[in-house]
Amino acid sequence: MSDKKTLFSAVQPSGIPTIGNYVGAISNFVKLQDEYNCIYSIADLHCLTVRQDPASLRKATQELLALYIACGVDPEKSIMFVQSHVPAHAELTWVLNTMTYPGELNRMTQYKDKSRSHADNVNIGLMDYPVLMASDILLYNTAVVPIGADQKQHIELTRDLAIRFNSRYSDTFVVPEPIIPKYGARIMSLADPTKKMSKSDENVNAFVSMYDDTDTIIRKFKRAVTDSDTKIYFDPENKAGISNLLTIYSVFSGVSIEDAVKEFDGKGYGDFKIKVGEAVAEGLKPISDKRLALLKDKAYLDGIMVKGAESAFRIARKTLSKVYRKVGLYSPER
Ligand code: AQP
Repeated sequence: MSDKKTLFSAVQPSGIPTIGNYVGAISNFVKLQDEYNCIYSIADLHCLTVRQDPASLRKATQELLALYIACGVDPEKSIMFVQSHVPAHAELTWVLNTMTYPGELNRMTQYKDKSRSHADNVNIGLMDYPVLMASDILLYNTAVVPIGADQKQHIELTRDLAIRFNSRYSDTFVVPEPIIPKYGARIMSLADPTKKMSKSDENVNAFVSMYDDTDTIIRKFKRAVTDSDTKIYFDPENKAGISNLLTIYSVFSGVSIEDAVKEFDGKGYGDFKIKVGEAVAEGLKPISDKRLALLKDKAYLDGIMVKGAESAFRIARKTLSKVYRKVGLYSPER
């Protein structure tokens, strides 16, 4: 690896990624590829914190790799790997668990939200999710983590754990910084614009998935919940639905929010929603074509997965050995 700083990020294969995952995270994975040494994980262990259908999880894992590549992540430039293929993630989690306090985990917004939406399965893994995420990041000497706004609290815990470990033992972990996009850090649900768009939302009209076809995308935008006013302007607090649509339009068309507001001045909500849908469908079409072509070549995708896991394993193992040594775990001479 070069002397560039390391960037790490991940997406869970917990369903089909939404345009929220794309705008908040994956699109930035591509933009930042030349500036950093990039490591992108498919966070399958995280998915186990909520109930998964095993066959769907396996399928979603392969499909997410194809999506990364279809979006423009280049396997020649960036490491892409599946989290469960590198055991050091679970191993470092154990050590960091011994330095994390319950109060730090049970106040996390994601934990509280998911405990409500999965009330029949509030497991220890759900609570421990941020510690596994801290391990993901800290194993790779990560300097920056591109994420959506919902993950900011988890990065703060990662930083606290890195600082805690470094001061208890000695300098070991790089303390990472989040990269949160100025616009699109929190794409909202189309059915309830006060809620984050999520791939596991039970209402399929609440999100646009990266695999939706043009007709479905336009239909979902036509049904998007807005407000009873008629004017189109950017005001996330009082006009959450319209502001969300303006943000999505701006990201997919490349037009600034200011120019988009001018473009739709005097136009009705109906026309505006169709235009947003068209911009998204146009942006997703080439990604979709490429993804489907990649999925026909399973051997190519498996090859990238294996190579990615080997590269990630080497870096992660080094950090884990250092951690084991510092905390006092004995390692025999070989
Ligand atoms: N609505 C969003 N707007 C902007 N960014 C978002 N991200 C997620 N939703 C939005 C960002 O996508 C990255 C990967 O997310 P994840 O799959 O690891 O988990 P998540 O944040 O819990 O995403 P979902 O879609 O809500 O998944 P489920 O429904 O399974 O919980 C992260 O950087 C995240 O910030």
